[in-house]
Amino acid sequence: MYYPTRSHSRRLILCLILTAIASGNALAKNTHPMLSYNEPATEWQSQALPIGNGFTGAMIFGGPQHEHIQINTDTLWTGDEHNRGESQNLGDITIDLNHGVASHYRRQLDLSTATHTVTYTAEGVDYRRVGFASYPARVLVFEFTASRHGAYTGDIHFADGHAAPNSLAGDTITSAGQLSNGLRYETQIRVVPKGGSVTARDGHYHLDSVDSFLIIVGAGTDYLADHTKGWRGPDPHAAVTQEVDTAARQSFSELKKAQEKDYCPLFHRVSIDLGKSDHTLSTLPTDQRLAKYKAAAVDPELEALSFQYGRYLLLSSSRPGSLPAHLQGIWVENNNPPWSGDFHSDINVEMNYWPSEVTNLSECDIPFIDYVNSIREVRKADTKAQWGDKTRGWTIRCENGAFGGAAWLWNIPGSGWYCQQLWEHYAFTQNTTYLRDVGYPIMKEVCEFWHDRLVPNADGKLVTPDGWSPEEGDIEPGVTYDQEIVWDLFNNTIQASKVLNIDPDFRAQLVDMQSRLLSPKIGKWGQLMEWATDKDDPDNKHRHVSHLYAVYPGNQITMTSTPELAKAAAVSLDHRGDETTGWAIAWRQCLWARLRDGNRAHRLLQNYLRVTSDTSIQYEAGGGVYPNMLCACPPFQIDGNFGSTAGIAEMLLQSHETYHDPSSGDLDRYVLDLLPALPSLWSTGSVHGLCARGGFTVDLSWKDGHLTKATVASTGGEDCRLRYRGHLMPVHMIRGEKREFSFDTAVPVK
Ligand code: FUC
Repeated sequence: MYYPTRSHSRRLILCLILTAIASGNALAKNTHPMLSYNEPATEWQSQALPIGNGFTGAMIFGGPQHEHIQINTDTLWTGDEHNRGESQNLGDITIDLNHGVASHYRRQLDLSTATHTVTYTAEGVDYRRVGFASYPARVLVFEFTASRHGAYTGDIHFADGHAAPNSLAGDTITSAGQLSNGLRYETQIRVVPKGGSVTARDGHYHLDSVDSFLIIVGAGTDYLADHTKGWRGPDPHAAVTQEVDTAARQSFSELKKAQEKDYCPLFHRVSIDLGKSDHTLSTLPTDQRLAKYKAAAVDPELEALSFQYGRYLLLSSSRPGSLPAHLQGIWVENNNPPWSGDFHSDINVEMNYWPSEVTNLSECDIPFIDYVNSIREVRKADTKAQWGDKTRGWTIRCENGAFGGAAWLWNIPGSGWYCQQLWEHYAFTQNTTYLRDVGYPIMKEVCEFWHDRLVPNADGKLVTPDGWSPEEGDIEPGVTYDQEIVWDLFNNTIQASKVLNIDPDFRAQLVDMQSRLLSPKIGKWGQLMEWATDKDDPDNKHRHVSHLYAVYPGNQITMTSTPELAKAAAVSLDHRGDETTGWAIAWRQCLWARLRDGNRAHRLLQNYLRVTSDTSIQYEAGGGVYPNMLCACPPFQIDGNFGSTAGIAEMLLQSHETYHDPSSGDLDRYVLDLLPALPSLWSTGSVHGLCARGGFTVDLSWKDGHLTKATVASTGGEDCRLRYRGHLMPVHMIRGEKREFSFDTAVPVK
């Protein structure tokens, strides 16, 4: 497994460009980003609240007399190297309590500490439940307390998702089973009571007059990310037992302290203030607040909450050692999740990782990087089976599983899209050890696939022979989506080989081939052409906007370097419209941000935050969020949560444009674009801790629509240029340096 290292040393120096002020090390402050409700959940995908530690997740309903905690473990997948398979439900914990009807009910999810709390009163007793997922302890912890001794009488059940039987020994329910692919799994539920008695009855525990109790949940499978070992490691029993035993030796507050020690520093790396909301809104339960937003769409604190929720969800579903976040993160309700809860490669899994680097959660990339690394050999075999034994490199299909098996159509440039995230991880962290050992070797072999595959068209331009624009149109040569991804792959791999100072001959071939690629073209209605021929339908409202890859997440088309193409991209995007599904709204938000139209990007965010309860499958409309703020495609798909979070970051800071100067030799340096797409509704605010390519961390404050202060810290010691409203400023940085710039609101606008 790969773990990055970051330099945290800081050195403050005076900056003489613009106004220079030595800065303190401001701590991120988040004013308790919180989801709260006055009613328990009755529906899994739209109302229950998610917790997770990357390995184990839960959706909590919070019913006072009937609590339902549905649980998942990340590696519980059917499938194998030939079949994609599906992520599976681990099981359902239910807790039935014998007390009267509850009043003063509240449930909340505090993102600042990753804590779920339920409080209510029944028969004069105040009840309180606190639940969280601990990454260091690798367990879920739930504490049930009450204001009166002996208040808890009831029953705790567990139903395994595949009907494995429960065995009760001492204070633990153990449920161990095996899936159709032979994968072994185990769940342990430890009940630690205070006062009263707990007895085993017919496969469950009965609580009698208990004062308070803890439930510790441990789970695991024998999945091993190693194809040479058949993807299987040791039976999970020993590891799960150890995790649960170790956790049970600690008090609730010790467990909580360790969980917060891990989670809080990551979460609080970024704070955001997009403006103040009306007090009557910020004090409403989240479902009512979302309903008001749908009507009026003015609630900047809700938008900031949505941004932080994306970061919370990433921290909950993608942590070093876990599998990557799938279509529903780590949470699936049953054994037939929508689209199998798989790793969809023609937008979805990539979108899951759009916020990781820019919102300062680089560690959350690691599961994706490790996953890509783990499937290489399986994919090579499948790619050879499709295109012949001499084929070099590898690629994927649209629907991909945990063991490298894949289904449905080939997404031929999909492995190239994966490689983009591998490069981005370097571009942001400047970790050359990672690039040399992990990122570059994968990028190189995917380049080899394209090196052997591209063909000249009638004009001598290199084209992909059988391209496809997901998920529409015919298979034909030179489709823009394919061309742009190959360009991006070559571009990043060329840079990577320069950074590492290796493979000059191969690099030269890539440089040559990149220059001969069929490049994006402007069509007859001023649009960016989706296909090699000018046949785009101006009324096409398809959710996928794959031909705009070069604008976002790629950087072949930018407002500065290719303004005409950027204009054409805006024409295409405008025609595609703003009414679409969840993730497609989020992509449009990112695209408008790159096209520097802050108000349009914000309008997409407003569309994204329209609350819905529709859980049926929708393709071209109906996107939004559920009352629990999970993205409604519909149905629930987590990609939109992540894409929209990335979109907000992109509205405030961009760093995809590059430049060369003598000091940078042949290597790309980055332009840090400050407030490139600030919407008028966010006239005053601040953000702390966003990341930029080149190894920078950036804080920004703005007032009345003008940037007032920017703080830039460099981990890599690279130079950069700051751009604000067309005004470019070269900045020479050394490793560990941090500078603060004050901006006169009279900075000339270009
Ligand atoms: C892609 C999208 C669908 C859906 C599915 C999971 O196929 O086109 O809208 O998000 O992935």
